[in-house]
Amino acid sequence: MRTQDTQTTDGDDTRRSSARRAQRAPGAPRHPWGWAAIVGIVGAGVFLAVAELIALIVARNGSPVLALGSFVIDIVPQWAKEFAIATFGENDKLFLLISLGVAIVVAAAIGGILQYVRPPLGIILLAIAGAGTTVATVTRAGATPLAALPGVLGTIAGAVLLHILAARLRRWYRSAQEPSLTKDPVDGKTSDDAKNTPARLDRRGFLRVLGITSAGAIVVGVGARIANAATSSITAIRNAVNLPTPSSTVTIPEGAELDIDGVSELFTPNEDFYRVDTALTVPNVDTSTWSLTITGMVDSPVTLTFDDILAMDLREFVITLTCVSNEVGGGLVGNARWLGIPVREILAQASPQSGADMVLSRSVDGYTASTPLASLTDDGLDAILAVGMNGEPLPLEHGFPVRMVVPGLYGYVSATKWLTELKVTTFAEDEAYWTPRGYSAEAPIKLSSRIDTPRTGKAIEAGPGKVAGMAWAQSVGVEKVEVRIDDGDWQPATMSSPINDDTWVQWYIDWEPDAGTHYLSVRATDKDGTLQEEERAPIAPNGSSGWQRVLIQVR
Ligand SMILES: Nc1nc2c(c(=O)[nH]1)N[C@H]1C(S)=C(S)[C@@H](COP(=O)(O)O)O[C@H]1N2
Ligand SMILES: [Mo]
Repeated sequence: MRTQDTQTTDGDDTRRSSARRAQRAPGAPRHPWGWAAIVGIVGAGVFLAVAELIALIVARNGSPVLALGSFVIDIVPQWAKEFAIATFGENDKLFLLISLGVAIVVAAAIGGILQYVRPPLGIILLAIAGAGTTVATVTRAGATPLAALPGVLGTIAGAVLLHILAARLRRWYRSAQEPSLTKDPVDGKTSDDAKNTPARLDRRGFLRVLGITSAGAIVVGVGARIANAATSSITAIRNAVNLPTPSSTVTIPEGAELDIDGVSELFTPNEDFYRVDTALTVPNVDTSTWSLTITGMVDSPVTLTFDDILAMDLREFVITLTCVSNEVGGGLVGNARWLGIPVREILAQASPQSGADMVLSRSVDGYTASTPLASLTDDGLDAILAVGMNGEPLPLEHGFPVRMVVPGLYGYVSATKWLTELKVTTFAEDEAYWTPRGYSAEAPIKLSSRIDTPRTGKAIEAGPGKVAGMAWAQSVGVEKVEVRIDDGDWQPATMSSPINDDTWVQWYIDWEPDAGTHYLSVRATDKDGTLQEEERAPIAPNGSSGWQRVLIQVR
């Protein structure tokens, strides 16, 4: 008598007797446990790849692999460490990573098999591993709360994949056991074409998902790790930089900071400082191989290493940087204490030749800016090469190890980050990155003012309060700021004590509004007596203009 099992198989296989029932059904996975182990390894791969990717985005030192490695180093018993060092010498770290890798693969394989035979045991195992990794990452020194994200999101991605792949593997196995119960997933019919048995289709589906996810995990994981490793080694180099004490510092006058709620800080913290550049990924510059060359129309070309620059007479400067893309009222402005050296002192070493009128500064990533030579050599203007920003080496995003900062010129024509070359040349001869792209070759910062508080869209209460904000006229200095309420007269605002003419100032007026809607406008005048341009201009080709006017709701 035919058994249920053999009845449901088709074609040649009807010959199979019940005696052979224990054997593999046709089309079933030959080694289901082996496949389950691979499923587990791919799930772990997805976990690590997603975690590395998230680490790259939100928490540079949140790499789960490395966190786990450090964690293991911390918990491995002393005798095991000594054994590793005695046996593998300098390769003890490599030995650790390889052992860790093998352990992960074995645990992942077990997880895959568990998920296949007893779901959701595999996912539970993965969640435990994910939780352990997350703990290892967030408890590392210097970790931010964001450091939890790689482990958490990686665990979720790995669990989803583990679930999908194990389910597909089970389905493939089952459709081979009970072909009549499984319909063709594409057209809903059971195919009578022997080549397209449900088992074959399920096998194909399983292998496709497995192939795509493992390839994706390898590409994403390896890519993210390489990108992260490159950055973290530069982070380590940056952390090891010992900035010299400046030979002179800037005195901050009494009353420089007004301390009004809602107004920008006088010094912009590095992490809040706007960032504008063309770099898709932040250039990683190794200070040991970096150099700055001064070339072009000079009598004696100069090459300086990072140590040469650190050994110079570095001083502190306070300069407010502004982007040409800053719209009226916008936030692409920031103020910092820079540690650096005047560019004129460096240029003097090279002796620029007569006839030159421009310096083309070049970044390691090829970006260039054109700065008038006179702006760099003027004794009354401190255009600098900066190595420090607010008491730290330049952050990687802000040009580590060396950038230029020129008071009074928009960043795109002066503030080259990741600087590597200063070419003394002429505007006739050379062109900077933005020049053929619709921006002026020369671009002084336009005198401007901005209302920080109150803000449009955020209603305030009637009664006594303040209107306050910032104003800047780099290299000239702000003489006065005026505010107009609705169609009233322009009222002079009280200004903070300026640090120097190259920095912005804070300003405020007292305001006791009635309920309703009100318009507030602001304008500044510089120390040359020039009034801020009223007429609106777009950011291209050389910076926005216009008086900011905001609509305020008062309750
Ligand atoms: N290498 C390089 N330097 C650059 C840029 C760039 O794209 N690449 N952008 C410039 C522009 S447009 C501005 S406004 C400032 C911004 O500096 P920040 O990102 O440190 O605020 O950097 C300048 N330096
Ligand atoms: Mo800019």
